[in-house]
Amino acid sequence: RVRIFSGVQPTGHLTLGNYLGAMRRWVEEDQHRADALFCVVDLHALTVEHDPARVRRLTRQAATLLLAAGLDPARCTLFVQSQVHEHVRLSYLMECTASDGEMRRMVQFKEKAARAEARGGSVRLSLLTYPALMAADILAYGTHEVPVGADQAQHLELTRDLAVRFNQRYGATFVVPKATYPAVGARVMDLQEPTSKMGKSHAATAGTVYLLDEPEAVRKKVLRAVTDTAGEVVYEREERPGVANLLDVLAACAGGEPARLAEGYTSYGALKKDVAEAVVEVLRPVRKRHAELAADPGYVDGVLRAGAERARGLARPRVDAAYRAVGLSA
Ligand code: AQP
Repeated sequence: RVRIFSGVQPTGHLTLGNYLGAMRRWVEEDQHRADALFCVVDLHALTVEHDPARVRRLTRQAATLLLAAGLDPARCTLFVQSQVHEHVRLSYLMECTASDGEMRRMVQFKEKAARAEARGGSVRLSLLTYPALMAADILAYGTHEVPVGADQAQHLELTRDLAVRFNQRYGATFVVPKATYPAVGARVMDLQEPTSKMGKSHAATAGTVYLLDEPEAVRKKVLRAVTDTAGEVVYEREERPGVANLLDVLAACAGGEPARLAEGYTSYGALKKDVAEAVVEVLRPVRKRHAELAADPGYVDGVLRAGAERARGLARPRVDAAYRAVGLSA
């Protein structure tokens, strides 16, 4: 059976980008067609400055939101990364497989390191080695497919390289996984800064739609989205990133094809209104279900406990085999 693995970091409140780029497919497709594992990757959240209580809270919130979005524990495995020690065990072997240079080439490292330095902070070593842990997350499970947003393409390529290199050096141990991307919504951009991706850990929040935003907040953010001065609704990603982003979001939320949708509008105002309503409708059931689940923490705990137990059982034999392959005893 096809094995799928993917995750979200509890570095902030989950966004419309996380939903359209990743979560929605996990819910609507992946959990139905494969043996799918989904993980709140809390260890990754420690690669940047973090507040312990906030990480704890966001980890639970992310798990609750994944269930609210429709992950069904009877169909898939949902767990928290730090509860399965195999990830860290294997991450070390990945660090011993990767080179310093290939880690430093990662765009996410460069961007986040620059952000940390701009804030006057230092860059954590774990931010550099992040892709080794991510490769371990994926490879520990014999994963075939990794459904992610387009921003993860470079990390996925590195994961593949590490799997191939490890297998060549030490014998066939890992499945070489491939990334899958959604047809629309693979790269949702910030509404205020449409040349940057919408991200949950950005300090400025006016351009980010959070899954738990009230409908009024969603409308306000969409109606204030940056467009341009041309005034014409056409789909041109390079020339008009703001308008193109709105059309992408509309297509992802309400269906249709962005360039064709553009033909139906003569003003930015009308487009924004439709985008706002489409987003509000997509988020409505998620918010409602989140409120119900948040009132039942015992249920979420139980799901995560069972998920971690299953994940451990799946990861252990492959990680043990990798340890033996490199000359360690396991
Ligand atoms: N803007 C996006 N458009 C499409 N997909 C996206 N994803 C994230 N942002 C977008 C996808 O969501 C999944 C979880 O990713 P993550 O937790 O690593 O994403 P993040 O929100 O980008 O978290 P960061 O890195 O903590 O935030 P930033 O980048 O703001 O610093 C992934 O499949 C991802 O592709």
